[in-house]
Amino acid sequence: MNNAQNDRPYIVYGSMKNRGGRIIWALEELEQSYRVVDLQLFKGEQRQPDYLNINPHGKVPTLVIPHSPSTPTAEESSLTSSEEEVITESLAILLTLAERHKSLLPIDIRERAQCHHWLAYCATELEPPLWTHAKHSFVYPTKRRVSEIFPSCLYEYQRALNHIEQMLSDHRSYLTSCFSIADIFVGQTLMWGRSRELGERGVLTEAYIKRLKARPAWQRARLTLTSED
Ligand SMILES: N[C@@H](CCC(=O)N[C@@H](CS)C(=O)NCC(=O)O)C(=O)O
Repeated sequence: MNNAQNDRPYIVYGSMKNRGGRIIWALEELEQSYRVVDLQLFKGEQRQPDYLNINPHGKVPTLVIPHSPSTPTAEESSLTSSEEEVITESLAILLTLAERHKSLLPIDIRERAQCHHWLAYCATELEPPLWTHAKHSFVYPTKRRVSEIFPSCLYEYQRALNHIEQMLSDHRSYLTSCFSIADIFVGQTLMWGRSRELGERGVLTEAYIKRLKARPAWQRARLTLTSED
């Protein structure tokens, strides 16, 4: 593996157990070198001062793009400046990586619009009920948890799952004409819901998840989990 624009590896704070998986998977698809820093979220390592200096929101994932020793050309973005770059928010990181490596985004303008659609759909429709359910199940301290919210979460999540199943009926292998960051974002979120045994996925969605998990890059990303995970 290499880092086409930089001699040093990317640094990913996060892991395949959380939204860091989106970034690790993308880096594997891009065949980039990277180092994983797996913060122990349940021990509150994301709220330690050293990490808050990197990501003041105290969340994972965070991507650090190391200092590039080469002099940037005029047309290169500020991402290749001599300063180390820190990007947070998994969607922003995926977009940054795709743009930086000119990959994992459809070239055709209509297909790219579809890719944007799925990124937006995942961030605003698919993930929120899943995340709200998780927060009120085990993320928040007990006194902040409101179990009455669960039926609404499950209703919204199922609605989103049904929509995805319907949209997959066009016999495409992926959400757009080629594999893209939309498949990583939506796919990782579907795998997350599946691992928590929430919602009922249709046969097309199950086949889609199976297809994603068969990708060599996803298989390699999974290997970053240690035996303790
Ligand atoms: N919108 C953010 C969400 C980040 C997020 O909530 N990450 C979780 C792990 S998947 C986290 O850091 N939880 C620890 C905490 O909230 O203290 C993203 O997509 O990057």
